[in-house]
Amino acid sequence: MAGFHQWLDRRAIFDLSLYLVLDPQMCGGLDKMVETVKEAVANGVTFVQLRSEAEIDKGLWYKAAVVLKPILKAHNIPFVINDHVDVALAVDADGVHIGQKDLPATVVRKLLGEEKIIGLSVGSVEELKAVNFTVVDYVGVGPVFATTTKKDARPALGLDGLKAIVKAHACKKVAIGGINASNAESVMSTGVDGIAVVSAICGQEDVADATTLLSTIVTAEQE
Ligand code: TZP
Ligand code: MG
Repeated sequence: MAGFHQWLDRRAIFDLSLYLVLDPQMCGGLDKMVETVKEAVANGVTFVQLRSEAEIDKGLWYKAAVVLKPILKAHNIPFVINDHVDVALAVDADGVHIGQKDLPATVVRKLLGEEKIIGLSVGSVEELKAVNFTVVDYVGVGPVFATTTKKDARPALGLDGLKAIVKAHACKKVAIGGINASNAESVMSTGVDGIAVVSAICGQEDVADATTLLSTIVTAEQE
């Protein structure tokens, strides 16, 4: 039984408080994305997802993931891949983040095995109530605010909409969509476990400063 508890622990213990969603284009290319990650993990990011808003060149994307993995491993930061289970398996990432239109979470769990982290995007109380938490480890809730980063984002929930989702079920939740240093405190005060950001870190002139500021805000709200 020791093995059983080991994987359960690994899937249960991760820190969503400052969740960086990496977008190669937003970072200014794959090389700049690697620089972004290095600065972000040195300044308080606790979780990283590789995503791409633009259509990906899967080969290049895979190569970028190969480069990112050891950087994140050295900082003990979970590294998950958006949507693409094959890329996650190929690089032995820590997990996958899926959306409502991706493979069902039960299927992703079968493909990934019991040790990997699975996150699922939800945008309503109904979607949250439909989540199978025997296979899903956390949910991403959003978009909280309007954002131009995700072209097919649904209408913003607003803080009240987010609060209603937070209250609906006790599970690990990270909020996403239009979150930055000016609204991070109000988002954290809804009771989410963390904030996920793309543009508030990727492409910022000073990634270290931007990350430090966000980290200070989420850390203060956790205390
Ligand atoms: N899912 C919901 S909103 C969003 C995603 C991936 C984009 C968030 O980007 P930003 O720049 O932090 O608003
Ligand atoms: Mg998706």
